[in-house]
Amino acid sequence: MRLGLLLMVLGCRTTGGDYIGDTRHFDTTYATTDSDSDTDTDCVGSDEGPWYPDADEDGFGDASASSRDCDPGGWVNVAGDCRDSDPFIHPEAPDRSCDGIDDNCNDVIDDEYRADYRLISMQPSGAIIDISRNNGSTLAFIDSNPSFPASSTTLAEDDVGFGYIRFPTPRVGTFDACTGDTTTIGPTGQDLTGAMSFGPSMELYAINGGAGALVEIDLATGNATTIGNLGVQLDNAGLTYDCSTDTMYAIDSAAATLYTIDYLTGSASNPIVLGLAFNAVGLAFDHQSRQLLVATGTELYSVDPATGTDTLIGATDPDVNDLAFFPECQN
Ligand SMILES: [Ca+2]
Ligand SMILES: [Ca+2]
Ligand SMILES: [Ca+2]
Ligand SMILES: [Ca+2]
Repeated sequence: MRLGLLLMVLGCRTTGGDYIGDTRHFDTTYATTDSDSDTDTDCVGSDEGPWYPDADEDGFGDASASSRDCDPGGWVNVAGDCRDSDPFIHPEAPDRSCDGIDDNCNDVIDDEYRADYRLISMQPSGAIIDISRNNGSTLAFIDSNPSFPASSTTLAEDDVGFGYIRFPTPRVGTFDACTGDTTTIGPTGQDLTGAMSFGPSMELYAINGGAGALVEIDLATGNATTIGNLGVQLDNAGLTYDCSTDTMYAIDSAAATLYTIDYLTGSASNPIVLGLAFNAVGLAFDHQSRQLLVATGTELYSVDPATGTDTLIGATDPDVNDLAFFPECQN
């Protein structure tokens, strides 16, 4: 009883390890001297710490919590858990989902999402080119159907490429960026201006610059339905979507202006004038590097969507007026 009262007064535990730096020892489990001379005062053999709490029991401890010299039971000696309340978030978890969460605790959001995807562009000839994300150079050509010269392409979640072909009749189709195989879906019924992107739930969006409207394209028929007015002129535009932040972006190449697009209403907002000169425009969000990639026709840039600051990646050859991502081809 007297010992218990003493421990209550001192606020120490009768079981478990000692706090680092705490030279008092009330637990006979552990030695009271530093038997292996590593200065941590008390633990022996394999009990040597530091030890971290692992509340979600995923095997990784919370380094921001107080560590202990000795394992009080259930603690771990590997730190690095950036969310010790979620067992699916730790340094060895996959971060392949596009959810805006850093699942593998490396301070990069969704860094494994589409990490092995390649940047492509469809040429006026219908050919597909692979573009280096490092320097803008062309890595490979894939011949495609010359009657499928898409002015805008985008990728669905199931890795099917969609393209918009403006002439002679505005229409949409699908393509395989590895084989070049194409399939026509049908006419859009509207003269769109070549900007197209999927949104959060497999809705295919495009811009009708003449009407100043955002439209949705029916994946089965190709028919375009107006969602709403942009409120700005977007005659020659690029369109892309960042699923990690649920943000759609458009660039009006004529005014060199970046907009945020509300895909529910169509309205364009938050205009940021870019210091770029456009001959054409391609726009794609790179989820691996978390950069907004912008092609001006002759050059590839990354653009900070918060500030509009651009960084030249490199010259493109041939000219590029469309950007999209596609899975690596399996040979
Ligand atoms: Ca943990
Ligand atoms: Ca965790
Ligand atoms: Ca990550
Ligand atoms: Ca993630």
